[in-house]
Amino acid sequence: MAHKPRVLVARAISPEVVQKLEQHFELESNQQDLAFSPEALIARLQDKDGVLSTGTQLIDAPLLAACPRLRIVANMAVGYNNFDVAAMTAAGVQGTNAPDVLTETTADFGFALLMATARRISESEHYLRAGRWKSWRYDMFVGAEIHGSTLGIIGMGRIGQGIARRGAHGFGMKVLYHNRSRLAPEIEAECKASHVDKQQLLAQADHVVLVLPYTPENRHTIGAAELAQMKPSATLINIARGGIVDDAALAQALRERRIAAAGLDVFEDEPAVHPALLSVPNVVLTPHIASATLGTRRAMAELAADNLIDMLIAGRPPRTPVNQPDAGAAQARAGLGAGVHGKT
Ligand code: 8YV
Repeated sequence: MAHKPRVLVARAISPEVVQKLEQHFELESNQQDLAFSPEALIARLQDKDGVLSTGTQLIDAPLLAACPRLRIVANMAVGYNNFDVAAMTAAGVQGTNAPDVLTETTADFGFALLMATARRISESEHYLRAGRWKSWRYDMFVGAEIHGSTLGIIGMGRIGQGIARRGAHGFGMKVLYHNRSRLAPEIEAECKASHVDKQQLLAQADHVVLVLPYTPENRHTIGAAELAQMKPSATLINIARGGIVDDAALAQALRERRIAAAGLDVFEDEPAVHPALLSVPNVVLTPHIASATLGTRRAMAELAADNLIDMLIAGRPPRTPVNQPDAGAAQARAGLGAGVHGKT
């Protein structure tokens, strides 16, 4: 009988999805959640046909060259800046991501972080826990209005649109957005959102939310110059990727109260957080949890598993590809796997 294709699950995932994968694959799963070094990951992928990855494994040219049978990397994340897409395409390796299943959960979190930041929830809780609350004052922890204010969204993909709908329909906010391309009129109407250039958005928004993918061109989309264009009363929220904001410049702007507050779920060098951010009070910091509900994390892993099954078992294109691998190189990899699995 032919052997099953071999798959590595690089980090711990929902146990139900491990069970599903075990039905199809010879599975090595990392339910202990060990953090593999690049070398350890390569060693484990040497004999694998596929890998279920998270955003924390770098898939680059040296790894692809060292793992000649690897045919598919299925990220359980919508973002895939851990992939060198060009290297994967040239090496004949399919990449997939996990869009849609996390959209609403992530938009919920974006809004939660915006509200916690604008209304100073973390800062005031720390004050209370420290036993500093002695009496009521009319201006104690006064924050910024949310209802009726102006929301500026940079990056108006699925999650950005989810945040826009929440703001416009739930809180009567005026919604401005900036995106590489303008949205279809019916989507703009549904989100009640107006397309503006980045400068206008930064100057007019009371709350700026970043939801754009990380690319080298998007690095430091918000730096000292952009922070200077924002209102001194404004809040900045980043649920996109570290590196889109210049964390050092932001810490300085917060310290000097050049903007009122920030809420960050992602960081330039995560899990390390810029020390200057840790010492300013007007920032809410969360450890990259925007998609973290059990149901959504399971759905993300399930979609990654389905992509692996599509390609390695059903022999059809995966449902959420991010590249179109070079056919010749892909065939050479498939041939290696077939030889070993006896599926010729
Ligand atoms: C993930 C994310 O939790 O989907 C993304 O792009 O940033 C998060 O939802 C993280 O990348 C781990 O896979």
